[in-house]
Amino acid sequence: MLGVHARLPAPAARGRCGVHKSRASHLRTRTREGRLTVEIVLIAPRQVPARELPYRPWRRPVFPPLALLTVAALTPPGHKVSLIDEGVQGLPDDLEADLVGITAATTTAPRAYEIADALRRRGVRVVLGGIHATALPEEAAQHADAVVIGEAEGLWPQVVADAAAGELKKFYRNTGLPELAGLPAPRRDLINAKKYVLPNTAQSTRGCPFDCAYCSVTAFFGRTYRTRPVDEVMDEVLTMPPGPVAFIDDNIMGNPRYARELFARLRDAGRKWCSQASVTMLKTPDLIASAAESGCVLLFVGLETLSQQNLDAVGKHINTVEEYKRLVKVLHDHGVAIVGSFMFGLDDDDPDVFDRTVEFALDARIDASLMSILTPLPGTRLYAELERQGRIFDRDWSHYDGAHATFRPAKMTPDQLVEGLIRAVRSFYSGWSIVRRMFQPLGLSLVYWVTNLRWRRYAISWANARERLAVAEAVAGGAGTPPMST
Ligand code: B12
Ligand code: SF4
Repeated sequence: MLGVHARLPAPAARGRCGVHKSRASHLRTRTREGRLTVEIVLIAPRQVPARELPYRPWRRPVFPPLALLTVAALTPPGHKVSLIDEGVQGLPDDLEADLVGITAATTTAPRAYEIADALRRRGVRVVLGGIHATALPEEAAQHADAVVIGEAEGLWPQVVADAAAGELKKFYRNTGLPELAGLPAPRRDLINAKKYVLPNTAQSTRGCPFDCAYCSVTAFFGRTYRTRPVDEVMDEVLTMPPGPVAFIDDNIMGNPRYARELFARLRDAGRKWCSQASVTMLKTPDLIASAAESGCVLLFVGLETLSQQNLDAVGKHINTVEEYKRLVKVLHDHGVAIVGSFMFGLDDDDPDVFDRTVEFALDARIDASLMSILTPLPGTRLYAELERQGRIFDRDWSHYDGAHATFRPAKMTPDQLVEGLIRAVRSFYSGWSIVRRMFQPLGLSLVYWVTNLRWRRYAISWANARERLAVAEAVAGGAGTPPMST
């Protein structure tokens, strides 16, 4: 697919500020009440390597961009808002807007900047927000007219008002953490639900009470855990179209009392749901039972590594490796599938870590797995530490996708890390592995087979494509790592 540079009309040869003013006054119109109406387009950029790789298990992305549906909902009435998710549609050549808001995680930041630069050359004002812009606001500011640092609640209406008045400030920063009561419902009407595997997404909590060194969540939200009023969450759930609900919380059981209340209400709603939770749930078995009774069919759990030394080094003290198998069993006994996430490249990982981890995951009968390479995300303690040690060698943010080695691991080469990941993914999703893992209470369930067969297709094509890309990057010298040996 062509980049936005090529597809958007040629940049205007006028000074930027002048262009902003003339364009804004051209497009803004007055409502009958005399307010200025701003035409806003919100953009979720695609992940750059996804241009080349069949990264997704399904043709459709799994989730819609809830961040932008939320920003759209926060837009004061009277303005026109539309949304473009590059994961499902291309950017129009002649995108017209008074104000464009772009979200970016670290791995999508380069694409966000590419789009922002092209639009700004045409005189469109661009606001960048999200986790990466919050971690590196000065970097984002080089590509934007304004940067929203932190959550949009309490800031976005001001951004829109300033844009309408032609007085955008460079930075908008939330001084505290916004109250989660009374949030408007995300603007789900702006997306075509059919384009997503799980269009019904919601958040019941924000943040995480823990503080793992590699994680952006605490860096972004602080070490806080906020809950939304259960009534409001349920209002949202009950108005969603039929189908399962994905709570994209970081830890849906982070506050057991709140979780109990939420699960009791979900039970009455009769919806199937999935979410993320931590190993600490083992301490509250009644909560696991109540989650299952309320419709929970799948939980994503950060198991991360089988080395307690690694866990200690990254401050993930909540995980005890010895409990992993028991956790899988308890979840299975309650009919809940587990997606275990593992990271490779921690300091105690040697070249055998890949085979050991896959063997463990097969033995424990984990239903599905997300395996990735440890990534020093900017703003995290891990980034600061590896930077201090001079071990980060790749700062192309598009490589910060968990599939690239961006730093020198302690006990293997970056090359071995990428190779090992590809091998581990292939091995976990091999036909033999799927059959071996099915000997457990959920082995004949729809969730098990749909997850595995779909994910297998994704994983194998991902692994093949990732391998090709690694070779291409090595030839071009782009990734900074030597060629793969396979
Ligand atoms: C759901 C989710 C996903 C979904 C993506 C869904 C989607 N289409 O957006 C899936 C499963 C696909 C996914 C994949 C990955 N994810 Co993810 N994911 C999350 C999760 C759990 C929730 C994000 C979310 O939607 N929150 C709800 C919205 C409402 O909150 P929000 O995004 O923070 O948005 C608010 C503000 O940031 C701000 N804002 C955001 N954008 C904008 C834009 C504008 C213009 C404005 C004004 C404001 C604004 O306003 C919003 C409302 O307050 C977060 C964890 C987290 N708590 O953020 C991780 C997280 C974003 N993911 C992360 C990672 C690392 C990944 C992967 C690389 C994992 C992997 N190894 O493959 C991939 C990369 C995918 C990609 N292309 O970006 C990291 C990102 C860190 C970073 N620095 O980039 C996070 C923070 C998790 C972590 N533990 O560190 N992820
Ligand atoms: S438990 Fe999960 S969400 Fe919480 S800080 Fe650790 S990695 Fe991040």
